[in-house]
Amino acid sequence: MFSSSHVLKPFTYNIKIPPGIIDKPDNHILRTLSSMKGQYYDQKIYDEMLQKEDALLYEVYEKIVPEIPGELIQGLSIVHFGKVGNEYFMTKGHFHSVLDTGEFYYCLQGHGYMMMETPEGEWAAEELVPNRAVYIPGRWAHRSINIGNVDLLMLFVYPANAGHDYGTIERRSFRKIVVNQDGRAVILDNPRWIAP
Ligand code: S6P
Ligand code: ZN
Repeated sequence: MFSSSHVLKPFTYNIKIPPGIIDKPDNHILRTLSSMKGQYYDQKIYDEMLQKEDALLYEVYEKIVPEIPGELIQGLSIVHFGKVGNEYFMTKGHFHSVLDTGEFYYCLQGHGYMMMETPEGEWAAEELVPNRAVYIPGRWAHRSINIGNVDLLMLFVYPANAGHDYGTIERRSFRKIVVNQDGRAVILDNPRWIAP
């Protein structure tokens, strides 16, 4: 679509809330329960839910730019609300393929956590509330988790050459999970985590 000699023109776009959509997205990604195999700790409930319905968990609208150093991909992520058993809806999560590329998120609506983890297994969780920005430094895998009862809407911006490594998280998962206990979101050790 773009060559490295392509000169991009400046552009603007509007975000509509509700429902959480950007003007003229170049890409609309929809991820359902079936793409989260092995990620929810209660595999039995996951399988039972999936048999009934391949529910939509989250969506991403992207503005595409050339995937070259210096450009920035941006868009809107929407994590719907709900739970698999008592574990909240969340994104797959990933490292960037170019590991030392960071990412900026800005929460527009909802309540959640950004769960993060380094290749060495250090972890961090930052709470997401409207008008709060989160910076994810290079090397930190990231997963958005919706702990509220409305859609979690966030803007994101990251280097266009970053790429996505999903395989590492698919194999080892995240060290911590967020579950509902007595009406509260609590962070627990993930029994499915495989230490690096
Ligand atoms: C991309 C950025 C987001 C995620 C989105 C969905 O680097 O972090 O656009 O792609 O939140 O998550 P995931 O883990 O399925 O890509
Ligand atoms: Zn990312």
